Amino acid sequence: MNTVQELFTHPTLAPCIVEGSRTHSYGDVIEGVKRVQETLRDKNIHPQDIVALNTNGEATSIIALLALLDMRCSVLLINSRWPPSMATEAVERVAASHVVTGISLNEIEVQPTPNKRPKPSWAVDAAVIVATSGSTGTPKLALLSLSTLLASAQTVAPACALTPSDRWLLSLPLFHVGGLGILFRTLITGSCLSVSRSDEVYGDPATTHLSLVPTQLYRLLGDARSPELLQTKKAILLGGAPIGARIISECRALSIPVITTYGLTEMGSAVTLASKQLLSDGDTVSLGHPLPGVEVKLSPDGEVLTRGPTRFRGYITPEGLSLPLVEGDWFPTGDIGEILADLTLAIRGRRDAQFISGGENIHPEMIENALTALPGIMAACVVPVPDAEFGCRPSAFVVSARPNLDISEIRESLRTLIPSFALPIAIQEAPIELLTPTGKISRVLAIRLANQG
Ligand code: 4YB
Repeated sequence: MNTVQELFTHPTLAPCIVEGSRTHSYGDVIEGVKRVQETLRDKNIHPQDIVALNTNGEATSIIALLALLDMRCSVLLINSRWPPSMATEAVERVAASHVVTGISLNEIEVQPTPNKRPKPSWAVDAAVIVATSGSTGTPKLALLSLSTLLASAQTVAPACALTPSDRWLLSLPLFHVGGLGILFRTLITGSCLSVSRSDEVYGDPATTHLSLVPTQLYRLLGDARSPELLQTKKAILLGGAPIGARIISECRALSIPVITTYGLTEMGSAVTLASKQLLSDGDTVSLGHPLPGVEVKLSPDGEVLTRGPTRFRGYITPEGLSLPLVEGDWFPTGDIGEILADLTLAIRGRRDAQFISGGENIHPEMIENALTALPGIMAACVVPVPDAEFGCRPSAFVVSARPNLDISEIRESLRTLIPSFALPIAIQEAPIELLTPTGKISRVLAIRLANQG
């Protein structure tokens, strides 16, 4: 399956997108795509153009995305949380000719950009451009062809037992691979996407599938009504950030059907899946086996390398595609992994996160794992701050599940879990600006903030 048209072979009356009280059938979506395409053509958008799309995750932006992909355009997904200067920079970097914004169902606004550069040679096929936060803070723009995203959806959907009668909540943003994965998995199977914003929909009995990052799951488990509602789901994909053993044991005890996953933008979302909680041996959470056709291996120093049909084409720069990968190349993920006894993958942390303090090698993830193992802490990020005596010392930001977190109590508990040289000199609650749209604490922003004061 390579084209949008092939996605529209499902029964036209079957529900395709549910948005609040409105249901758009596959037939409605096909009609919507046609209408939007008329506007796109009227506004001088041609096949294979590069177009930026403001994606709010509502039915209208999904229809606009499908309309553009059906015209074989390359679509830059603009993160709704970017400041205008960042969006403008990304639009310039990809040499987009227009910016499209969904106004209401089937109604879009199209603005030409001042771009004068000739069309870059990479813009030949239906593709999506997804921003991924690099270690530098400036997002990298990864080019993923539609056929790659469909290949990914085709491997993940059966692993999640997705059938036409199922409904997957768009619980991650559409401008993130996790959200795109949800969209294409529902479209290829003829199942239904729920795009309602309200938190109520997590518990909607009609919703059979969810994709969650650990912070979202912690929040839902903290909500007294949620555990029972989560038990009735067919599958809850959990990934995108380190997963603590505690949350897995809690889900097991409550019979919540969690499927842990390791994935990344550059591989069109999931790389490995643990379809059953294979093991949660001590503090190690298994992320399962690679998806069919996807390969994973570790470099001699432990970095996760991966390749397969779901791999991206490269990062877009004003000069063209950087890191143009040829078939068969391994992609170095920057993650440090471990192959467990049952040959499944576990992730130990990011290669670029480690630093040295007083001659000791600090692995922030070791401290972060200790913090998230404590009750009440949903997420943690440990970063280096300069120190006259030690060169650097660890400083921690945490996301707490309850008000009035007792920092001195946390510090005391931490003493029993990690070596003294790794004890953070400061532990503070992460301000909301540090959280990425998927609920991770941004290491880049945390480093910036910790070093300001
Ligand atoms: C991890 C990690 C893990 C990623 N442990 N670090 O459909 C899905 O695949 C899905 C379902 C639920 C939640 C998220 C997803 C995703 O797509 C996640 C994809 C993602 O996070 N991409 S990313 O480019 O934003 O970040 C990738 C990085 O995130 C990796 O390189 C890792 O560092 C980290 N990560 N899964 C520990 N299970």
